[in-house]
Amino acid sequence: MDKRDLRIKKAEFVTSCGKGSRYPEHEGQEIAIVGKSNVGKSSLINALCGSNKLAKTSQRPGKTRLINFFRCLYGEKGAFTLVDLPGYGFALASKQEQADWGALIESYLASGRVSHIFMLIDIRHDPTADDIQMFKYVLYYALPYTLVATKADKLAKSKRRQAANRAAKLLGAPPYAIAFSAETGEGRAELLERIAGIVLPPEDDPEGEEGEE
Ligand SMILES: Nc1nc2c(ncn2[C@@H]2O[C@H](COP(=O)(O)OP(=O)(O)O)[C@@H](O)[C@H]2O)c(=O)[nH]1
Ligand SMILES: [Mg+2]
Repeated sequence: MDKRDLRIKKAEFVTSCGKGSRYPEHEGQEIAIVGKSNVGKSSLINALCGSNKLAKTSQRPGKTRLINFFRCLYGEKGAFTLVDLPGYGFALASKQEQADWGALIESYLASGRVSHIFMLIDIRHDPTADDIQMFKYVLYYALPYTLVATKADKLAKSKRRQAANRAAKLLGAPPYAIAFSAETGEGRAELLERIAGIVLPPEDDPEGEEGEE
């Protein structure tokens, strides 16, 4: 785990992309957020960036049909990009909508732009068949990922760790997920450390603790 502090100084919306639109110019490492509709993707982006209106959140599932790009600035002149992907699995989606979603997501994941995936699962529920399919895409494209169990505040504190790990295990991953709450900020520091490990250049190890022989 990277202990360096990555404080996001500023975050701003860049653009939305649908089917056939060109992605924006690549800016820093790109971290994409995936998960079913309503799992808390937009809320997580807002919580990480310390804003409550950067990414639009909604109680009505399935609103975002576009890929939304957010530029995050840190340190002197560092930048990375958070990408809010359209959610899957909402009951209203027609076959055509599902096909469009699949094409959009697959071409994005295959684009070579993505450095890392944050895959979100609801801490209260077992992963759905769609979650398992999504996780298979992530593995297929060989993308590094971090699992995040959202809405941790909705479970008793004593149950959170076990529930987060269980969700990861049921997904078919090693049994660990970061327990996260956009409401309370639980897990935010751990996610920012994870981001530091992804976007900051490797650090010389002054202690030599894990240095070469
Ligand atoms: N209690 C609680 N509610 C959350 C949390 N994250 C998101 N929500 C709620 O869940 C709903 C969907 O959130 P949203 O971020 O729009 O989900 P998205 O569809 O994945 O982008 C909204 O009503 C949010 O307020 C959380 O950590 N705790
Ligand atoms: Mg959203």
